[in-house]
Amino acid sequence: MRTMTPPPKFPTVKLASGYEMPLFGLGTWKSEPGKVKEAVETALSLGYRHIDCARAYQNEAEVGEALRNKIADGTVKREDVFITSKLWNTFHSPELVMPALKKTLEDLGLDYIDLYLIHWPMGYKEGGELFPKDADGKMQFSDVDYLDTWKALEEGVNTKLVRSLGVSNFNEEQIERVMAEAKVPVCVNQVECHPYLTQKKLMEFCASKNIVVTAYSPLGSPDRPWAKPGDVELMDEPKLKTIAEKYNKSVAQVLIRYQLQRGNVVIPKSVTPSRIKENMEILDFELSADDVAAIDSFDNGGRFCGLSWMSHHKYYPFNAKA
Ligand code: NAP
Ligand code: SBI
Repeated sequence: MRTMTPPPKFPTVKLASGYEMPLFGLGTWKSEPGKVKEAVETALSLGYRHIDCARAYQNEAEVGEALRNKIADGTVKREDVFITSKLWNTFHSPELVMPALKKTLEDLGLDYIDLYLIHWPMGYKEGGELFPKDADGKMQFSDVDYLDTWKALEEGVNTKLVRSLGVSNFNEEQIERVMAEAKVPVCVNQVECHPYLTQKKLMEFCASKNIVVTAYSPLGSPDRPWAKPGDVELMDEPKLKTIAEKYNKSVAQVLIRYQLQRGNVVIPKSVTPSRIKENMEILDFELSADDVAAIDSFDNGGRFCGLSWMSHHKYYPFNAKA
């Protein structure tokens, strides 16, 4: 009789809500319609059990199709998969929050989401495009307070449409402000995190508040839309290549393993089946403490997703020292 290798069991972390979250998942930003379905199906077949989604990625319906297919063919059960989505910046007004959540649930074909995040503290002009611009091409903002957005989101938990709530791209001060009034715990802060931006201080702050950090753009987001020829690319870092050779692993695998060893959730994106497989092969080696310290020392505050063109927004998170 043919025996099948069971998929690897990724470690999980217990959130302040009491639910378990897998430390490893698949990112889906920039995963084009036409490719994302196959990517999610491949990932689930290989053993991924956590998918990171968002309304802004404009591909949730296709992610939902993949989820439905893999549940229907018996690969996974709904309760074995952890699905994150995010409330986009044009839906911060309290009356828009539940309709936005319900649209994401409908697109994903789910009756609950495991984790729902406020994508950014900054609101954008509501009622139209996801990236509203004026006639001169200037972004149009709203000044809705993210605290009011949070209070409206708590209804999602009370009605069991969401299991856990969190934030993304929030600084310490913004998290403190939410926590001071929140009735539902802030479980996660999803932020950019890699060797050029290790987030040591924010990680310590989050740990002190029982908030789990999810590291986004862990490979340096080489497919970010604003990348220019000649930009520094994280995966080309020679010192990372030397470390990777030592372990007989790829630079991507070292970058993913680095986050796991720091206790962060990590969500590399790929639509390439061979890379989707490569990125999960990170449980069979351990970086030495010296190598982790060496990687920590590459921090230069560099952001690939700084959105500096929004830095005049009232709630832009990256001006503060924290
Ligand atoms: P990333 O995961 O750092 O990098 C993705 C890029 O790396 C893609 O071009 C991918 O190519 C390539 N890649 C993947 N595996 C590779 C490998 N083994 N070897 C070489 N190249 C590889 O970038 P990201 O998409 O910015 O971040 C990951 C996820 O975090 C996002 O997809 C999204 O879910 C989340 N995120 C959230 C926020 C937020 O504001 N909350 C912001 C950014 C990202 P292919 O796909 O062509 O294989
Ligand atoms: C988008 F859908 C469009 C632009 C964009 O830029 C910043 C980074 C971001 C985001 O807000 N969340 C992501 O995963 N990527 C994004 C998403």
